[in-house]
Amino acid sequence: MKKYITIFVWVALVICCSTKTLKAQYQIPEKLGWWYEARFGMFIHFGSYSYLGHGEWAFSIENWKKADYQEKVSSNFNPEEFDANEIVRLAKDAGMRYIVITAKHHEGFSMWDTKVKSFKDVTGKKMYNLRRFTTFGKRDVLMELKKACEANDIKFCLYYSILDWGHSSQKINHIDGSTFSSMKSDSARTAYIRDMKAQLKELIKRYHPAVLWFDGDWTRKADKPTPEKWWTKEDGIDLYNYLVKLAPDMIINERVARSFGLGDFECPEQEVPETPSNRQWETCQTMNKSWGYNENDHDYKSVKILIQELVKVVSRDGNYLLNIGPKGDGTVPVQTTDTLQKIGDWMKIYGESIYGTTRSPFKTEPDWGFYIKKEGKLYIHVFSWPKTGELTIPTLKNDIKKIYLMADSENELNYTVNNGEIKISLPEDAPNEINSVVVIDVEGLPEASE
Ligand code: JFZ
Repeated sequence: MKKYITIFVWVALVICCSTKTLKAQYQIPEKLGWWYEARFGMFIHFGSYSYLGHGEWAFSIENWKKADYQEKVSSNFNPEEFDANEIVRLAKDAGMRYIVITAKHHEGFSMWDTKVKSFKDVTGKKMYNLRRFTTFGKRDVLMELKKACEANDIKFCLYYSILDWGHSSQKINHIDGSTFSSMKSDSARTAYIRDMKAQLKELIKRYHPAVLWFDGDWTRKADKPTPEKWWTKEDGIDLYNYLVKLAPDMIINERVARSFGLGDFECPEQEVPETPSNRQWETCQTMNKSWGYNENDHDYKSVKILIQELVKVVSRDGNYLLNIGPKGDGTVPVQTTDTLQKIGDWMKIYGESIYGTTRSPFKTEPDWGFYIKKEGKLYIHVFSWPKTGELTIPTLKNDIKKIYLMADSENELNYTVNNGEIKISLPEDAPNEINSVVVIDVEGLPEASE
C-alpha cells in the first residue's frame, strides 16, 4: 500500500511540475522572435463598410441585401484622403511595432486588385474590390501602407476573413444565432477554398506580410463539413501547411480554425486571460466599442485604461493589438489620434519596460500594478502610488544592483531586504499619473525566490 502511495505522489509531482515549467517558459520558435519582442501593434479595420460608418458588421446586422449593399455602400467607398505615411507615423509615435490591416473582411470586398475571378459582385459583371468596383482609381492602399511601414521599421501584416458574405458560393444567414454564411453546395465549397488560397497566394507574392491574421472561421467544426458548418479543422491544417510552404517565415494566427491548437499563436479577443497561456498569445482590443468606423461611437476608453491593459497583457506574456477604424475617406478620427498620441507620450519614457520583455517572475499579482521582466531588469508598474511612501514586493533569487524610478535613473532609491520582502522607499508623488515604473537592476533574468 505504502509503495502505491509513494508512486502516486511521484506521478502527481511530475505532472504538476512539468505543467508549471511548461507554463513558465515555452520555447519561442525562431520565426516568432521579432513578434514576441514587439509586444505592441496596431490593428486597422478598413473596408467598404468604413464608408457607411456603422461598423464592419453592418451588412449582417442591418439585414442588407447583397445587391443593395454593394451598390449603396461598397461602390461609394472612396478613401481619397488615406495617408499611409500619416497612419504609420501615428503607430510609430504610439510605440507600436507592427500593423495588421484588413485585406478582406467578412463583407467580401477585397482591398487590392485581385485577379481571382470568382470574387465578383452579385451581378457577376464586375470584380468586387477597391480598384474595380469604386471610382477610387489606381492607388493601392495596401502597397502604400507596406512601403510606409518598411521605411519606418514597422512590420506590415494582413487580416483575411475566411467566411465571405460577398462570394457567390455562400448564402447569407443574417444573424440567426447559429451560422453566419452557409455553403450552397459541396462543389461551391471546394471551388471557394481553392480561390481563397489563390487570393492568399496573391497577397503573399505581392505584399509579403509578416503575419497573416485570419478570422471568420465561425463556421468551423472538427469533423466532416455540412452546409452550415462548412469549414473544418482539416481545412485549417491544410491552409496552414499551404501558407507555410509559400512563406516559411510568415506568422499565422490560430484562427485558421480556432480552438484546435493550430497556427503560431493564440488570440483571445478583447479579453486578457487570467494567467499566461501554454504558448504565445496576442489579444486585440478596440479603443471605443467598434472595429470598423462607427460614426456614432464616441465611447472611447481612457488612455489610462489602455496603457494599463497593455501592461497587464505583457505581464502575462501576451502581445497587445490595438485597433483603429479610419473613416471612409481614409482619415483617422480625431479621438483616435489623440488617444494614440497620449499612449505615445507614455511609451516614449517607459517603452523599454515593454519591448523585449516577458511575463512576471512571480506567481501572484499585486493589487496596485504588475511586474514585467527582462534580462537584468525587473520592471514594477505601479498604477496606484502607495500613500505610505513604501512599496513592498517579494524577494528575488538574483543579486540586486540598484533600484530607481524609470523616469529618473540617476537617483537610486533606498531599500531593505528582509523576511522574503523587498521594501522600497518612494518619493511622495507618483512621477507619472497613469503608470509609474520602478526598476530593479539585477544580475541575470529576474527569478522569484521560491
Ligand atoms: C471578429 C470579427 O467578426 C470582427 O468584425 C473583428 O474583425 C474582430 C477582430 O474579429 O470578431 C470576433 C472574433 C472572435 C471572437 C469574437 C469576435 N471571439 O473569439 O470571442
